[in-house]
Formats: sequence, structure tokens, C-alpha cells
Amino acid sequence: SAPGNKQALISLSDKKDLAFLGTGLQELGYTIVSTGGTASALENDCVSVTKVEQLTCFPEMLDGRVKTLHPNIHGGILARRDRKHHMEALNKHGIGTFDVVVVNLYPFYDKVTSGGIDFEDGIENIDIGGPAMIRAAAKNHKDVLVVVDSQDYPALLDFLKGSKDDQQFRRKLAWKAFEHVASYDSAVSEWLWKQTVGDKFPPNLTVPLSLKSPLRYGENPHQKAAFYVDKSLSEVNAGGIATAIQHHGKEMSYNNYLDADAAWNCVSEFRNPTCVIVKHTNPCGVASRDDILEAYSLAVKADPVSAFGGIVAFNIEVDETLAREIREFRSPTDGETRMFYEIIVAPKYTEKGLEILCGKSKTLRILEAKKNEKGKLSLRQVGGGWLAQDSDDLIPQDIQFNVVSEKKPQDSELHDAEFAWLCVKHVKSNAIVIAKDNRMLGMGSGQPNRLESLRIASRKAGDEVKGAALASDAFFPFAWKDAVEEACKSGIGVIAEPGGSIRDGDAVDCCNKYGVSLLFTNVRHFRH
Ligand code: 93A
Repeated sequence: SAPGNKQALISLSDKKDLAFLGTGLQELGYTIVSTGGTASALENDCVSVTKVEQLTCFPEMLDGRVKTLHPNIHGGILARRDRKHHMEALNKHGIGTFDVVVVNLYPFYDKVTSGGIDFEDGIENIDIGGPAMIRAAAKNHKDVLVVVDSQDYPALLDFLKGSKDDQQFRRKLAWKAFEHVASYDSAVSEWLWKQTVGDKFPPNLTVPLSLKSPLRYGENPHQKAAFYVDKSLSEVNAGGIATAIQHHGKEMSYNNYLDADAAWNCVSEFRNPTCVIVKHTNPCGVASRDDILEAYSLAVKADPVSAFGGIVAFNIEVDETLAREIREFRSPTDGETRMFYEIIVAPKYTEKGLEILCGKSKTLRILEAKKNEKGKLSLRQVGGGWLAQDSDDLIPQDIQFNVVSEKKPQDSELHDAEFAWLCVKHVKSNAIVIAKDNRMLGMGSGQPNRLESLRIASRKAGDEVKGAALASDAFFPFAWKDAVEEACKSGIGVIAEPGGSIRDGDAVDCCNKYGVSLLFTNVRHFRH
């Protein structure tokens, strides 16, 4: 712009808060230059605008594909104010500088994920001129303020009102601008990839992550840590622990996120009112009951020692009575100490329920979460790379429990086996779960052999093991004098396992010898 004449370039698809921005800039004496739709919207809000065409002396061309792609626009953004020959070139061609560039892009991501959009429409929604302006302004951020997010309008106007320059502020805006363009481009690339190969596996992994928050520390206090969320997820406001609302309590830690995620994933599997208690990512108590108070107390009783300091998850609303029960519940180990938890997670809380839980302790983290979407990719890091797989979304309804023993299970035993199966899927391998009557009686997790996991699970189940169901996340490599025989001897009524071992026959013979029902699922639920 000519000395004393400050210019702002505004070109917005999402016109949220445009009137606020336009009026603010006008009041500060800025000449506003805009593209068609943005100019009309500003005029409607009584802000005077110069149309881009007046500067370029070109009409919008090719159905709007070429609007701002012109030296009179890009020269005014890119010229270095501290280079004499740059400014002389602008003067020679009668080009004014831009001090502020505010652009957001064609809503490509929303368009292509809204469904029903054909290939041609997708292509037309790829913004070319917008990213060019954003990148140019971000490159020249030393002299050009670039804004891509309406949340930054107030800070922009405050900055312009002040008299002090702040290169850090400008750099932060430039960083955000490049981030905006990068995630835009990766959405385009991902879409084009899908247009080429369909939804086939493996997917193209370019989804950028955005920093949600730094964490106080990682798994241990000497490790730095931060939490990143999937950009595309946060934009569509998807479910899962990353988007949970924290109503109360101490800041979530790295381990809290891991454990809350495990608890929420597990409890979300159940249809009936259910309580799941997790410790170090493993469910140590699970119970389903029509009466959620009973479910809660049974989940604690499954392993009260482990439940202490754990994460308690519900799949139904926490109301006043349940909240009171959680607040008052005394540890079954001594009948005296009140139970202490790190986190409560549920889909909903009544006002009173929330109030009571908040009163339990200052630190208790209270999360309200939405159900995870299915069909998401699961990623794990290894040295120098990442492993990707589909998330394990199979539920018992998808699974055939084939009877392979002489003894046929009763309906109740079959039901117990299905319940145990839902639990075992969420336990770290080698995983054994013993359950009966919609409650977990014991579990063994993470042992390097199945026999050891079985022994831990049986010990926890105690006498209640008689007639209960046992689920194993993978087949038993040996049966005789091993886990299957030990389970049979302990009084287990029914065993569910994937089958598929070359010694499957031994498992069948062993169950037949002890009169135990054996079910093969043909599905494995390893969890490393
Ligand atoms: O079609 S474009 O790729 N070519 C351009 O020259 C151009 N200039 C601005 N897209 C272009 N834009 C985009 O138009 C901006 O990124 C913004 O999203 C949108 C604003 O258009 P309007 O002001 O007409 O609503």
C-alpha cells in the first residue's frame, strides 16, 4: 500500500465473524481488498471493499479458478519492504503492499467426507489461489500478518491497535498458516489416493496430528511427553478419549490417557449397564447388571486390591445414587478405607451426580466421553517406524462359538462364555478371563505363558471358579498337564478359545475326560 495507506486482503470460504473482522480493520483505517463472495458479504455488513478485479484489472476467470493468482496481488504480499529494488518494482508497476492477509480455504475436507460428492466436485473443491496467498504471506510474515483461523481475529485486531511489533506473534501466525495448508494438502492427497485405490488396505498415512496439550511428563517423570490428536478427528468432533470432556480433577497424565482409553474401549463393548475397572490398561473388574450399583460393587469385588487407584468406567449415565455409592464405597479388603480412583469415565452425568463426584476428591478426574468410532486405524511405534492395523472391532455377535466337546454347554454357560470373551479381548496377552453370571471373577494378563495367566485368574476367582466360563485370547499349545487340564481340574464349566493348534485334539480329549464344554471361536484376540 502507499505510505499511510494500509491494506488488508481478505478471502474467506468460511465467513464466520467476517463482520467483526471487517469492521475492526476498517476502523483501524485499513483498505480492504476481497474476492467476490467475501466482498459481497462485507458490503452487506456496511464495510467498504475494493474488489480484487480492480487491482488485477482482470475478471475472475475459468469459473473462479483464477481470481487472485496475479502479480498485483502476489507482488503486494511477497515484496520485501527492506529491499530497495523490491519496492521500486512495486512502484514501477503501481502495486500496493498488503500488511494483513486473512484467508481460509474451500471446505474440501467437509465436502469430500459429507458423502454424495462426485469426483468432478471433489476436484473443483481443491483450493489453489487460497493456499498460494497463505503461503506467500506466511513466507513474508516479517511484514505481513497472516490469519487462517477466525479465533485469531481478536488477537490480530489487538495487535494492530498496539504500537509495538512482535516477531514472535507473526511467526506463530505463519506457523499456523503453513500447518493449515499442510493439513489441507494431506486431505487432498488422501482423497486422491482413495480415488485411485479405493478403501483398500494399506491406507495412505498423511493425516497430520495437532498438538492437543503438553503433558507434565510421560510414563515416568524423567520422560517429556505431549498429547496429539488426529486432526481429521478433532474437526468432525469424533468420539474416544481424545475428545472427552474433563469436568473435574487434576490434569490428565500420559498414563491416565492410556488407562482411560482402555477402560472406555472395554466398557463401550457392553450393551447392558456395565462397570469396568482398569488398572495399568487391563480390566481387573467387569460386571453387567440392570442395577448399576450392583454392577459397580461386583466390579470392585472382582479384585479390590487392584481396583484401588484404578479407572472406573460406566456405559450409562452416572446419577446421584451411583455417584453417592462411588463416593462412599469402602474397600472390601478392610471394610473401612474408602475406595480411591484416578478417573471416572462415563457417557453422561446428571447435574447432582457430577456435583457429588466432584466432592469426592479434588484430584479425581471426571471424564465425559463419546463412543469410539469403529473401523479406525490403530498405530504403534517401533524403532524407526510405525505398524498399522485395523482396530479389533469384532464383537461376540460376529463370532461363532462352535461346540467341539461331547458335553454341550447350557444356555447360561454359553452366555457366560460370551461375557468372558468380551472381557478377554481387552486383556493383555497371554490373557485368561474367568466369568460367570455377567461378572468377571478373575483374570490373568501379560504373562509370557498361558498357564501362568490361568493360575493367576483361578486364584482370583477362588471357589467361584466352579461351573464358571473361561476365555483364552489364543489357543492352548498344550492341553495335558497344562492349562486346559488345570482349568478342568479347577472345576471350570466351559472353555472358549480360538482353536487352531496342531494339538487341538488333546484339548478336546482333555475336556471330554473331565466333562467340560469346549468352544472354538476361530477368532483370536491377541493384545500385545
Ligand atoms: O479457485 S481458486 O483456487 N483460485 C483463486 O485464484 C482463488 N483466490 C481465492 N481459489 C481462490 N480463492 C479462494 O476463494 C479462497 O481461498 C477462499 O476460500 C475463497 C473465497 O471466495 P469468495 O470470496 O468468492 O467467497
